[in-house]
Amino acid sequence: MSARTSLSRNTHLIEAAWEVCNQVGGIYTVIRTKIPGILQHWNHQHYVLTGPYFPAQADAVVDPQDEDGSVFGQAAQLLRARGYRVVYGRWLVPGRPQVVLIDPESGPLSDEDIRRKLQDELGIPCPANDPLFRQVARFNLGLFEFCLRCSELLPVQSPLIAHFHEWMAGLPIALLQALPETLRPGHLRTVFTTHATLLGRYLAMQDLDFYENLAGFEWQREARHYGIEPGVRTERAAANGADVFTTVSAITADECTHLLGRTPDLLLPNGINSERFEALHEFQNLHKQNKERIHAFTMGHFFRSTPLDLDTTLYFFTSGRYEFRNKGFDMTLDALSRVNTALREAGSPTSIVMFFITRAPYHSINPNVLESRALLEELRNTCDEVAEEIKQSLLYRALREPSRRLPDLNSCISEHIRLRLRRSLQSWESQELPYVTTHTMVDSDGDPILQAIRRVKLFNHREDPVKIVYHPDFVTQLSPLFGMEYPEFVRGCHLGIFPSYYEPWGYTPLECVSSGVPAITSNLSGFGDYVQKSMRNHRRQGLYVVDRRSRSYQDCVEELAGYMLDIAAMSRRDRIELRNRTEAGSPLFGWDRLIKHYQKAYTLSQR
Ligand code: 1S3
Repeated sequence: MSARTSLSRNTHLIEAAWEVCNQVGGIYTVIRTKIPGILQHWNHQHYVLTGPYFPAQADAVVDPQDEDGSVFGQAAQLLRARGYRVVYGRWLVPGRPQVVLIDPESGPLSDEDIRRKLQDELGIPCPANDPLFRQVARFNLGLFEFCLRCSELLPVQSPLIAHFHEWMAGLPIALLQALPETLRPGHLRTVFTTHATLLGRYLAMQDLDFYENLAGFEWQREARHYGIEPGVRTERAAANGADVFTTVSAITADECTHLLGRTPDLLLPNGINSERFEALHEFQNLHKQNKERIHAFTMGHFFRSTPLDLDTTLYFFTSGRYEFRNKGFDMTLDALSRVNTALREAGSPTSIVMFFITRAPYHSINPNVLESRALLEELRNTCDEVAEEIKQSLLYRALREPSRRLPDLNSCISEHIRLRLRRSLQSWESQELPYVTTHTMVDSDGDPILQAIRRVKLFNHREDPVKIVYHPDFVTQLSPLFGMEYPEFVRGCHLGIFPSYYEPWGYTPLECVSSGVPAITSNLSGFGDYVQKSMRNHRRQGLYVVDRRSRSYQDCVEELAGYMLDIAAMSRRDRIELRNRTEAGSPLFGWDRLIKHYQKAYTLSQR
């Protein structure tokens, strides 16, 4: 049978993921940002997102609705009657889609019943001591019933597509397959998307030659070795049972072939919704404003012992899940060490402040770092008072001066405020090196970033042009040291550095591009690979791709250091032009262009 060329108008779509209304990582970004793109093709009443119900996250972002006659609302009601706790409403994000959230602690079956069902019907072992898998299983059983109820409520002429993301929402595919033929709803088709294979993520972290060894891994043995057999079996069942199987990049497709036993039918690249500006200077101004806010951090953190010339200081950063090798933090530090030596030997006036933004266990923000920040605020307030006093008395003194000479500004400041300023400056002085970590870490000795910093000896010495700030928490408006949202932080920087070893797609460089910030990625990341294939002159457009596929680690370190030095050597004017060109490339990655791949997957499911 050939694939239909378009979807019939009465098709309904359920899209399910663990990260619907529940931010954990990159999948949340995919689901959330593509909603407006999806709704360009789908009737609002025919589309619903489904995820687990976690009140702490969901209650703030979902507007619950009474059952309003929609198919999904009715199915939610039927689920409640079966003993599930279900929220039906609108997700308050652009597009306001319908959403059905199922409490992963609810449902009619006992834990023991669920364990037996999964083992007997699907051959999936369900360990008693795995609280995450327990919740996943409960949510998935509810999701399965939801799909069945929707299919019963819809007439057979109304096709229904259920699209599941990741193994954490993949069990319904296996459960559907396990149904006797006569009970399987004929008009329900399934699509499964994996955003990284569970096993691949573990193996890549441990095996230095992951890509070379990919074809030889025995999935079952490895899954047991890492204690992730239930998840891996679920993922394999979903991938092999789906009508259409997809992933996000060619690199991960290869991984699927070897680790999941099925080559994806289609690739669904991830997109963004970038905010475009009428005039170029608007986003350049935003860069400047946000850079000023990072300057405030730099003054508080460094200036007590190591003042920098802010005019020649550049901000580089990396961020992401704390997977030291997978995210290329190791290579970034080795390259920074070379950049430091090169700039020092050349006597360059440029300083680079490099931020590592990730999440690692810590006790608290380092009290000394907080104290510096507070002292800076005090100094700033005193300076404001000085300025106010000068302002008040300057006009008066100038008008009273018979000779019309400029009054002595010193005479405009009272003794009292002079003393305060002097005292504040005295307590500001410090001989300590600026801290490399902003927080007190739970395992400072064993922390891989800190170990590498010790190895390359980047300790924020005055004579080192490269300075390090390791912030083991994500940046948000509530972060006491920055007080800005992550996208604002990105905008204020000059370069994003993400030379990943394992990265199915990688949103971080894409977020840079949409803010006009040049970025470095690698051709072992799905995004970097896509860029190499789809953008002829990507380097001119601010996207540098380190060749981690064919070059040795040391060669890649050189290449990465070379890109960083290129940026460091640019004039301000050149950097402004590069930002313009970078931002101009962002429409290439817009959901409005990329959503067609999802539509293609849905069409393919109707074969
Ligand atoms: C995954 O999230 P991660 O950061 O754990 O999915 C993302 C969305 O497809 C993808 O960008 C990323 O590479 C994967 O790793």
